[in-house]
Amino acid sequence: MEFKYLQIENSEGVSTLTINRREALNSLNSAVLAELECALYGLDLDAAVKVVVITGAGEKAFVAGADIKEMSEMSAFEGHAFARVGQRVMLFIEKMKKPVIAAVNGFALGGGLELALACDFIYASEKAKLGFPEVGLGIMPGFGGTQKLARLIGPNRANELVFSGRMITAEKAHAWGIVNDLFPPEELLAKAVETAREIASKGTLGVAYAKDAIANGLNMTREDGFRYEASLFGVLFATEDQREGMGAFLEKRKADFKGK
Ligand code: CO8
Repeated sequence: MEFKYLQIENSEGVSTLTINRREALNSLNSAVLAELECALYGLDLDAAVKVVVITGAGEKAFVAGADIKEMSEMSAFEGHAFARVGQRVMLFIEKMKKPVIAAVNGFALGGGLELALACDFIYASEKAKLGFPEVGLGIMPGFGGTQKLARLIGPNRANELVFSGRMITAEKAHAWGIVNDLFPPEELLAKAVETAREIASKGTLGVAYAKDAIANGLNMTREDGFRYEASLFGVLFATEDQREGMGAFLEKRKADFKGK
């Protein structure tokens, strides 16, 4: 399928999805969100894709937020619909069977930071800048950012970032635990793809169930989370991947997982 604002490259089980709307710093308008929703559904269904990396085109921006020009003319009804599509995209990333890595190559602001936070983890360029500038526009984060950020770094740091609307450096985002690792700009995508390939070589179902356990377990009591983990762990013993993984170890060969 052809997209106007997305480039998708698949190689060795890794799909690199680049948001390409450089003239507006890759900001998310309704068309980009609709394409993202459609592309991500497709990638989740494609058995050849094991891991997705999301990045932004150009050197300046990952995604500089939702499209302010488009939002400035929205009615309350349109604003609500826009927020719901955005939230659907963010929630879908969490629910995808496959890990999704954000490679933040520049500005990740507002809805752009929310998109990065919706991914399973974030790598960033040393030159990236992150923030929630919404309060400066008379609004607040609306694609799940307040919820994700406070759970990730605690309410106090989230409060400071969201209330001030300030941008922080990649270094500070790393120190605060928003970003897992920092790389020189020219190395970022290769490093994200390298990690994605490493994950893609593992048992597909084990990775999918681990994602499920971590994401859903956070919304459960500790006791229920442990029970949920044990259930998923048990199901893996009914899969070919488990027999292949353990068989390969015992036969001292590389496992060839089929995701079955
Ligand atoms: N929306 C639309 N256009 C944008 C956006 C944006 N978010 N960001 C940049 N652009 C456009 C600029 O208007 C400019 O276009 P033009 O050349 O036609 O004037 C072009 O991109 C280049 O930008 P700048 O000239 O401003 O580049 P600078 O290097 O001077 O500045 C910044 C870079 C600091 C990133 C600056 O562009 C900026 O502040 N952008 C806006 C960042 C922002 O406020 N983002 C948050 C938006 S709100 C949001 O994301 C809410 C999400 C939740 C929605 C909930 C549902 C309703």
